[in-house]
Amino acid sequence: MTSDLTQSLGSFVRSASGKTTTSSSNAEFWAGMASQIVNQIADSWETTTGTYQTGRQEHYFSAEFLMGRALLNNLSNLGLLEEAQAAVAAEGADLADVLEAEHDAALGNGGLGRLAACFLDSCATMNLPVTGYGILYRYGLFKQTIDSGFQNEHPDPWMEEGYPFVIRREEEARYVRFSDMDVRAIPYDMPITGYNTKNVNTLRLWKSEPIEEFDYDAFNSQRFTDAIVEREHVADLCRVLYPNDTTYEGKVLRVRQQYFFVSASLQTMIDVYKREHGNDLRDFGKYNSVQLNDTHPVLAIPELMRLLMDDNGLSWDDAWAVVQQTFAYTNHTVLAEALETWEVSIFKKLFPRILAIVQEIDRRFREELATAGWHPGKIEYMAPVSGGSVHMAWIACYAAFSINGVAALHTEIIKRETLHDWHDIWPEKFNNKTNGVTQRRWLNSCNIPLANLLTEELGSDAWVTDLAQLEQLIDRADDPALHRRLIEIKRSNKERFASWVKGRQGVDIPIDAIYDVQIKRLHEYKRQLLNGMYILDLYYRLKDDPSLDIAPRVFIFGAKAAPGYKRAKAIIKLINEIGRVVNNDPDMAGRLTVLWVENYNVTPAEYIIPAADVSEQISTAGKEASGTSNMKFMMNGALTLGTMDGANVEIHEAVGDDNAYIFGAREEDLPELRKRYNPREAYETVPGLKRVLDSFVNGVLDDGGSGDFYDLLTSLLDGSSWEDADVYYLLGDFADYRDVRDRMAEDYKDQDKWAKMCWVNIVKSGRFSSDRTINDYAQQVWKIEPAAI
Ligand code: GPK
Repeated sequence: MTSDLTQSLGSFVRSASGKTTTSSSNAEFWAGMASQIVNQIADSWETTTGTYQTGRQEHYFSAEFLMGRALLNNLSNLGLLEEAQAAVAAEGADLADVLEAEHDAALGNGGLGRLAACFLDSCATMNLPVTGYGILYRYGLFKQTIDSGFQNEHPDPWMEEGYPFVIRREEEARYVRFSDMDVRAIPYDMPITGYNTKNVNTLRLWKSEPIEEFDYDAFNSQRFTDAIVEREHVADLCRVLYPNDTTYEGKVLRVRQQYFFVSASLQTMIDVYKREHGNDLRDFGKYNSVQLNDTHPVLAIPELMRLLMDDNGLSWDDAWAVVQQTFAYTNHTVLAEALETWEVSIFKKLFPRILAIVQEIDRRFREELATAGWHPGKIEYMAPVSGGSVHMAWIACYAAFSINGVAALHTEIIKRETLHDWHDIWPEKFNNKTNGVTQRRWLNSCNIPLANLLTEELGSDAWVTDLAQLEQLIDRADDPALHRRLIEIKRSNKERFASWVKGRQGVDIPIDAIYDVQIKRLHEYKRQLLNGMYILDLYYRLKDDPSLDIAPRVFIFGAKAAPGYKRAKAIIKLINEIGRVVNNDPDMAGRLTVLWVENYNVTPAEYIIPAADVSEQISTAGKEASGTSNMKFMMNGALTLGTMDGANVEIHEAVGDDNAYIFGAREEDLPELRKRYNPREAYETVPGLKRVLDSFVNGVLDDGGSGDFYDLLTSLLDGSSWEDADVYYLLGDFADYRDVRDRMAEDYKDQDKWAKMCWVNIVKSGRFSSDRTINDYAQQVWKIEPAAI
C-alpha cells in the first residue's frame, strides 16, 4: 500500500493534541496515528461492509472481546510498520514509545474474550464476511495492583482520553425496550484489518444512551436531578464489564446488558436483510447465521422470535424455522458454576414478552419430547423453564443447529456428561472446534527475532498467513547452529522482558535462568496453588542441601481473581508470600526468584510469552476446556508442562512424548481415584508435602491475620465433607508434578536437547492457528465463503 504517512503524520498529531508535534506527548502521537490509520482504511472499510451485506454473512455475538492494543496490529496488517517508524522519527519521536502509550482494550475477562479477538483477526485476514457484536464497556476489566501481597481492584477507564479506533454511527442507532426503560443503542464500530488484505471487517460495540438527549419536562418542572439520575440509569447498562470468569453471577444489570446488545444487533441484521433481500424474512437464515459465544448472548434466540413474529408478521412455526437455521452455540466450560440461569421473576420484570416466548418454547419443547417418548424426568431436567428459572444453555441446545466444544477432550466430555441428554437426542448437532490463536499478534508482532528466523529458514513469510508451512522446517531440528540462534533469541527476549519488568515494577530478575510461567485467570481448577507448593518445596530442599545442582529458576505468575472470589484472592496472597520468603533469602539469590506480574493483560502477555521456557498448563484433568496460552507458548518455543487436559492433549499429540512434559491423573481415571482418595494420607506420606502445607499456618507465610491460609489448608485436607476435600486433586498430583518438573529443569541443562524440543514445538504449532479454527467454522458451521474486495 502506498501511503503518505510521513507527510500527513504531523497534521494528525497536531489535530489530536492542538500543539506542535514537538510538544505533543506519546499519547497524542498515538491518537494522531490512530486517526491516520482510520483515514487510510475508510474507503476499503465501507466497500467491505457493502460487499459482505449482499451475500451470506456470519455474526459473532460475544459479551467479551479482549482486544488489547490496536495500533501495532493495524500497522503490521497494513504493511506500514517501517514507514510508520520513519514518519514518527521524522517528527522527533520514537514509534516504540508511541505504541507503549496505548491502553489495552480489555473488554473481556480471559480466554473466552481473547479467543473472540483472535477469531476477528483470522476472519479479516481470510476475507470472511464475519462481523463481531458486543458491548462498549466504559470500564474494562479492573486494573490490578498488588499491595502487601493482596490484590486490589481499580477502575479501567480505557477510552477516557479518546479512542480513535471506534467510530460512532449515529445514523445506525436502534431502540431497545425494557418494561421500565427505553434505551437508545448507538453502535461504535471498530475496524478490524486483516494481514496483507484490503478487506476491513467490523466489530460493532453498542453503547446505551437515553432516548431524549435531555428530559426538558423534568428540567422545567424543577426535577432536574431526577432527569440526570434517569440518564445515569441508562448509562449504567454499559458501564462495566462483569469481572467473573467461568463463574456466573445472577445480577439483573447483567441480563439487561445481554438483552441490550443482542436486540440491537439483531435489529440491524434484519434491517440489512430487508434492504438487500426484501421483506420476506423466512429466508433470513439463508443469508445470516449467528455464533453464540457461550450462553451470554442466548437471549438472541427469543428476541429473534419476537422480532420475526411481532414486528414482521411471521407465524410461530416460520419464525422457529428461521431461528433453528440461524444459531450455533459454543460451550466453553464444564464447570457447573458457569451455567447461566435467570429467575423467571427477573424476566417478568424486565421483558414479559420475552418471558412469554421462552415459556412457549418451553411448552413446545416438552410436547415434542413427550411425543417422541422421552422420559418425563429427562424432559423436566432439560426444559428451558424449570424450578422457577430460565436455563440459558438449555435454550441454546434446543434452538441451535450446531453445538461445539473448544478442544477434542472437552467436546467428548460435554457429549458424555455436561450436555449428554442433548447428545442422546440430537447427536448430529455436536461437533468439535479446537481453539486457536492468531500467529500475527502472538508470534509475528510480539517475537520479532523468532519471526525473522522463521522467515529466513522458510525462505518466505508465508507462515504469517499459513502457519502449517512451518512443519517443512522439521528436519532442521538437529542443527546445532540453529540451536545456538534459538538460544540467543530466547535470551534476548528475556532481557527485553526483564527490562520491561524493571521499568514497570522496579524489580530485577536474573536473565540466565529458566523462565517458568503460569499466566491465566486465577481459579482453583487451574491450580496456581499447586505451582506455589512446588516452589516452596524446592525452596526447602535447597535450604536442606545448598549444594543441590539445579538450574537457576525464575517463577513468573500473572493472574486476576474475580473480586468476590475469596479463595482465589487468598491464593494470590499465598504466592506473593512464598515470593517474599524466597526473594528475601540471600541463599536463594540468583537461584530462585518469584515474580508476580501485576495487572496481567494482553500487553503483558506479549512481553512474557516470547521470554518463556516453561509453559505451566496444570489444570485438573477434565476441567480446562481448552486453554489458549498453551498454544501461544508453544509457537514461541516454550515447552508445555501440563496435564492431559483441554488442548494440552492435542499439543502433546502434535509434538510427541519426547517434546512435552505430561504429568498427573488422567480425566478418565479420576472418578475411580477419587473414590479411594484421602488427601490427609498424601499429606502424611508424600515426602515434603507436610512441610509445605504446614507453612500455610505455622508462621512461615503470613496471611495478615485473615485466616485465609487456614481456609486454604482446610479446603485441601478436609473440605466441607470428604467428598469435596481437595476437589481439584492437588495433593494427589503433587508428587508426579514435582518429579516431572524436576526432570524438566534437569533436561534444560542440555541446551542442544532443549533447543531441539523448542524447535519441534514451534514448527508443529500450525494446527493451533486461529486461521485453522476459523476455516473449520466457516466451512462446517457457518457455510460462508471468502469475499475479497
Ligand atoms: C470459559 F466458561 C468460560 C468462561 O466464562 N470464560 C472463559 O474464559 C475459557 N473460558 C476456558 O476456561 C478456556 O479453557 C478456553 O480456552 C477459553 O474459554 C476459550 O474457549
